[in-house]
Amino acid sequence: MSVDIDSVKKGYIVIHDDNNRMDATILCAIRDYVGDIIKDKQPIFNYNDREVQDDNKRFQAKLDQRLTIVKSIKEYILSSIRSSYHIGTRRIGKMVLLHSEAGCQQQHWHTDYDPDVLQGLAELPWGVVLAIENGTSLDIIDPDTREPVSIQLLPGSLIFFRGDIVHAGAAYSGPNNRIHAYLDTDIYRQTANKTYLDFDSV
Ligand SMILES: O=C(O)CCC(=O)C(=O)O
Repeated sequence: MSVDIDSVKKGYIVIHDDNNRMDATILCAIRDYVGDIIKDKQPIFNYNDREVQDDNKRFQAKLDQRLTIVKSIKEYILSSIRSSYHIGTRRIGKMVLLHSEAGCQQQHWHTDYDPDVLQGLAELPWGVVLAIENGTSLDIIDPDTREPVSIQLLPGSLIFFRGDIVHAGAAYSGPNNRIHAYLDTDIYRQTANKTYLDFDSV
């Protein structure tokens, strides 16, 4: 795996699976599982004030962490981050499948954790997006330049981002599935389905 080391200083870590740690067998098993749970998908917020208020083209379905396949995904995520970062008390909390339909708009810029609460914490929680299909991306606001950056991820690659990093689910011209998980700390667990909109980013 290779790490975009510059990104670490900025509060996000992109890890590319360039030696295929996530092999074809596990990718197939994940895609089979995704096929099973996608029927339980629920729309999530896709508020976007530049286009439409909510296009209902972004969905999530909860992953069942008792299942072997989900345990393997969890272990893959944790071993990837541990190879380049000390994770402290962080643990994987909720894990979901994210599904975008063709034509899904970019989300409004937001954080998944309350920026006011984060300010007082020594150890920040992180979010992670794991690609399982080609064409996966995540838009983030680079904290140094305040400019939007589109992070492209091939299957098996991940982006970890600190809880205060402003981000938005990308727009998709075709259907896309990906995994999203929260690395909560002992002190701060993500509140399910709660996001904090950022109106300073455009
Ligand atoms: O759709 C995505 O890839 C990211 C979604 C996201 O950031 C969220 O719903 O909080």
